[in-house]
Amino acid sequence: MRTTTGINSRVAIEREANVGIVWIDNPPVNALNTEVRAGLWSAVESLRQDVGIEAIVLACRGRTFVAGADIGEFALPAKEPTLPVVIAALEAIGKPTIAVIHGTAFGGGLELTLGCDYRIATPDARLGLPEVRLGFIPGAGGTVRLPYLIGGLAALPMVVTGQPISSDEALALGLVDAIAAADTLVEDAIAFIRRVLVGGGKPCPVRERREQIGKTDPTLFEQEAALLTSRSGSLVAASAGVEALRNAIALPFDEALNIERETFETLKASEQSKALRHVFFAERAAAKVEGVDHDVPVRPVESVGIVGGGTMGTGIAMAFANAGLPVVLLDLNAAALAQARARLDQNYQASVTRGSLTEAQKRERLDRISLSVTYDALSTCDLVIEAAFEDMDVKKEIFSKLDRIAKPGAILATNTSYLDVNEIASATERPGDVAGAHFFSPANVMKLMEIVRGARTAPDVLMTLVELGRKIGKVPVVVGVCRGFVGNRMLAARGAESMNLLLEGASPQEVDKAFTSFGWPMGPFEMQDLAGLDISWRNRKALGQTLPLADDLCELGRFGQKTGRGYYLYEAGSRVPKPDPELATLIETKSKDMGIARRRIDPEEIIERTLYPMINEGVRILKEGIASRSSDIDLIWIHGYGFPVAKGGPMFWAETEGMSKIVVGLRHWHKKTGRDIFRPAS
Ligand code: 3H9
Repeated sequence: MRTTTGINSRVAIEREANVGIVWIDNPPVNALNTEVRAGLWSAVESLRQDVGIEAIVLACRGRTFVAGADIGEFALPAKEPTLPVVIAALEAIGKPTIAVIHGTAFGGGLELTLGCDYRIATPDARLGLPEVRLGFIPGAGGTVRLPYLIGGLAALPMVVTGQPISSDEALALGLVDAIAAADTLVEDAIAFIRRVLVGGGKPCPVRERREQIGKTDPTLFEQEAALLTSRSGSLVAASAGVEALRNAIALPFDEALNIERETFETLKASEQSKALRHVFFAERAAAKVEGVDHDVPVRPVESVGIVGGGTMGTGIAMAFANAGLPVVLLDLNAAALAQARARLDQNYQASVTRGSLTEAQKRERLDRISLSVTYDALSTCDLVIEAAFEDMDVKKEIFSKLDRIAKPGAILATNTSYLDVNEIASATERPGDVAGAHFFSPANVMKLMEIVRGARTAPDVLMTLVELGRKIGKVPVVVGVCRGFVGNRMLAARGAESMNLLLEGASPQEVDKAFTSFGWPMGPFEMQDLAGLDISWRNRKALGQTLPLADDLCELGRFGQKTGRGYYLYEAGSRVPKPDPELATLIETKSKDMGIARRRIDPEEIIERTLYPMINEGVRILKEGIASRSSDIDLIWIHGYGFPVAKGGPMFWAETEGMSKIVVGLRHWHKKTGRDIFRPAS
């Protein structure tokens, strides 16, 4: 007969004859907060002293094993017992132990399992050390016990990239000892540990197993470490993780463990880690839509229609096809469809060439996208996304057609980058079903999905789009209606000043270099060349606006990569930007014509004059309620425009810089340039 004793509200011990089962129950993800750690420590102590207990099983209630330390507690000083203390007690219990893994054993969760002698997992479990993505290294023995168990080379990618592995991979590496079905997992763990008892019952702590780590080939380790850290961007924790593994290989166990802990504490207090933790919680907060009941039933979406087979339409089609959804792609005629088909093929082929997709996967994904020239083909779709020409009349005509053919309850979304979603919705008899679904180029890669809430968009439509966005691997953020929504409206604030910088003396290369040094993957001019200059040009023309230089480039047919020329030159078939002497002359002539004296402009000025007006616009957007949270704006810029994630997004960065510094800077540049950079054209 089994008896259960509660240790505290989060931990209990169940006794099954001579086996003690320690249960953790801390929904939703069994994070190791102070109470769980305290409960575990007491449970270990109690079982150590219990002479009737000969072996221990460690398991979790709910949907997952421990997903890590409680990230929310990291802003506060660590309370005793710390996780390393709990794990050391478990490791020294003197009786065989086994961890039972279902769902995810991440971070401190995986480290906890490494304090046990054995591990058993379900077939779909995932194991990983994602700490690097939060800006620090594992702090409870992960960088030491993991290489002890699986060798330095196998531990390297787990520590440096944070990418989890499957239980099959873990079994092959020796990280888990057995795999068992979810419904018999605990029983199988008990049987496993009883077999250990029958075989002699001696514990074999990971800290005493030096065999695998001793086999680590130093040359291969350094080669692999150099490759992985070079791909990790500006993440300090990636190289710190490598150093921690080097220590595990070279130093005695306890020494390596102590250095790991010190590094963890230092990195946890860094600005980079604070920024990355902010982003972690921002992503979870964005899934909660202001004023909408989180439990509102969502509409089923099993097929998607796309109107428009251009760059955006095909990218969006790929995003859904990649997630396994069938897509109908519609365009005006056979010629347009042939171009769309060629574009899809070319994009998938690039992935095959890179090695990220197999030929069979490419075929499978292409087969999910059917092409059509008749609107009737969209009549069975659960969601239709219009990705046509950025023109109100064109969009309204499409929506009135969609209104006629779409089935009742279908969601009708527009991928407009700037236009009024309410006016588009007015072309239908069902404005409640209409919303914006604004993707970012390239839509199959960029993670942001700005979901635009019209005045009459139904709550379940919003929640369906949020859930669907997450399902296809996007980061959905709900925003309100205004010209350019959040992202492009702030981009306009940045764009105006970056253009002035060119006229006053900077080159596109200098501006872009200041951005990449700040941490952006590319600068504003390279980005415009990638996206195409013609879209915003057409937009300006529609509004009767002009933008010196940018308009001149477009008049000359320099639309960016698509025409081989923009702010840079692109050789045929190449996406590598090259400085263009012709453009340098064009800019100088323009400055002269406009009576602007050219001067040297340093990188600090470039950053202040472009980012400060953007942040100013962000504050205004918040005041108007277009974005519900400042962290939503951060996500939009990180996932849609490549703002460096390690700086937490523009609004978080502004807070770290100090809002007063931004205001003083804006006043300074306002005075110096004589322009109202507080209120750029939007
Ligand atoms: C660590 O372990 C350090 C150690 O080395 C050293 C210690 C000394 N803490 O993502 P979801 C919340 S660092 C606190 O939507 P899913 C989350 O905020 C940690 N809260 O679910 C959300 O709350 P709410 C290393 C956490 O099913 C709710 O749980 N571990 C934590 O899509 C549901 O989350 C990681 O980095 C946490 N650790 O995905 C793993 N985790 O409902 C981080 C989640 O109020 N977590 N929450 O918005 C994940 O990757 C995903 O949550 C997981 C589930 C895959 C587990």
